Amino acid sequence: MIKLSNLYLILSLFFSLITFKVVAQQNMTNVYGRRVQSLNGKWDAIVDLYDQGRKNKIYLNKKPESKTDFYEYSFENGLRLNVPSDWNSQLPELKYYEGTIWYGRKFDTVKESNGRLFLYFGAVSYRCRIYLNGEEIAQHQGGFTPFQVEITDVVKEKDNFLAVEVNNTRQVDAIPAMAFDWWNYGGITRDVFLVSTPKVFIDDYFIQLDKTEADKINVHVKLSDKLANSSITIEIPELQLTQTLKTDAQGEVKTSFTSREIKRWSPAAPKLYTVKILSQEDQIEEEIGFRNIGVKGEDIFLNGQPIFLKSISFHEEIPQRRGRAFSQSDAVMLLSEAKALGCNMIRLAHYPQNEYIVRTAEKMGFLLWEEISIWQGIDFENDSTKEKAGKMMREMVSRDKNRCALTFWGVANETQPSESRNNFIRHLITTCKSMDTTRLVTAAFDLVRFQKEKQVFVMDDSFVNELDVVAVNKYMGWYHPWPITPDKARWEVARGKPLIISEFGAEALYGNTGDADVVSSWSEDYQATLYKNNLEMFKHIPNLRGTSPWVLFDFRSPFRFHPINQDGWNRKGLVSDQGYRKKAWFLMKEYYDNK
Ligand code: GCB
Repeated sequence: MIKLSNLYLILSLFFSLITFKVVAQQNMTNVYGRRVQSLNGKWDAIVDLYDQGRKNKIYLNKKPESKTDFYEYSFENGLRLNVPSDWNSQLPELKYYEGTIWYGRKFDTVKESNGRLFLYFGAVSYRCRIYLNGEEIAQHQGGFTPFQVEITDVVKEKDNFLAVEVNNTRQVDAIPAMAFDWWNYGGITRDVFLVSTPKVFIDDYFIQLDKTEADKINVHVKLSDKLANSSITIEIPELQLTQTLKTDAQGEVKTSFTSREIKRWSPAAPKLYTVKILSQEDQIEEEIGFRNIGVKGEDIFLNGQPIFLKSISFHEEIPQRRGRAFSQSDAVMLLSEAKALGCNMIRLAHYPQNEYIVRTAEKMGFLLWEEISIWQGIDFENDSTKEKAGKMMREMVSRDKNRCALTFWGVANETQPSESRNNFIRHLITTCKSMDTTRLVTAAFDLVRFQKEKQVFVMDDSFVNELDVVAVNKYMGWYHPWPITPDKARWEVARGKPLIISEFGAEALYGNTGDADVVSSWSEDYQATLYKNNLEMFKHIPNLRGTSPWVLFDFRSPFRFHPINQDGWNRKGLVSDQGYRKKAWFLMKEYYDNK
């Protein structure tokens, strides 16, 4: 007889195995450096407003076989959508769509007898279920991080049918939650690949310069399987560095290289080295850069030199196309405009943006701040939301940990102090630091207020003590009228730590001229005055080590209701939705050029 407690154990193990099967795996490192077959292109699609597709098993993609058979769906001869892309920008009827859309496509592939195949999604917004040949094989939640699922045993050489059920309904427990200041684009918004690997492959590696030492590269490589005594070679040919090691019982090797020849990466000289890793069956290479980043007192140091962060933010959106950015050329468009402004850093707002942006930014010499969407209105009381946030954090860090440009992990934007908020964010910091101790952790706060008695700006959120660098979003002259003239505005905020103004700005409709002193003129002139005033105030923030105006481009936002001035756009861009530079752009450019 099985004891009840044992039965419970067996059952829970059984169910955990079943659920395990459909939860997508975390990605292997550097998917873009592997052997891939692209599944991008036109996919068939079915709009499922009432969520009836799953019940009707449309993922089986059945065709009638006899005269008495019929099915009330067909993927063929209907809607066709581009992948990658959001759906909202592809058809006028889908502009505001929030709900489910099914994507379907066929594919053939080559099955290698000794290989494995993975299906990779760069991002699907927001939640999805993946079905291959009629079987549900994975689920994923979170619109901005990649995931993969192994399909070696379910894939065929010919006529595979892949269906993806995508849903972008906003929910209270989601991240972001119910309302956020950007468009809720839905769809398969990033690349889809089939990734081929050998049986035992190089799954993960983390290669970065030591946090403090300038000549020591730390290396950690992990095989897909716990295979001991297997040899792994790491080479950096340009530095004439090479080592061959044997894996431990976990299938891992840890080592370090020392070289006095290392040219460190910086915005002025974004040097990258080819790093090669070879295992018995697999090999992979990637361009990796080396730099030291740290904080001492109120300064931020890059390669031992204090640095001022000349940053800007943008959304992952091409305004002229009114849709998500997804390609290499999109990345070049966004980043070139930041380069022209004279920036040395990008704050990727407010979620991990696609890898083309991250990798191109690194090559162009931008430091990066990357964050998950812990944006106002998150359900901090909810443990499952916290768990989800932790998972997003892991997916983000795991994807970009080898990018030396990555300087800040952002854990929150404009959150209000409470015990549950603190625990939530602490969980994210711990998660992040358990994976990577080489970067700085920051968060953007908005609780700075003017203290009348002392005539000084102060901050009331003690959580700042738990961060490496403190950031503040402050809209002086827009959301907050000036309590004092900008030249007298003194700040006593987070002293002892570096401070970044992570957002400031004002809305202006490109081409609007108007009274430079009147907020409601929505004019380029008012926006320019506001920039002038804020730049004046910045002179009186003693620990200011960076600024990041909000925002580079006008961007779409459903709650920007003013019919003339906004028309569904947040107009705080320094560049208009049509790509024209506003007057404030030139002031900011001058400020950055002189810094
Ligand atoms: C903020 C948010 C940003 C908004 C911006 C605004 O503080 O962080 O996401 O878009 O203000 O324009 O109100």
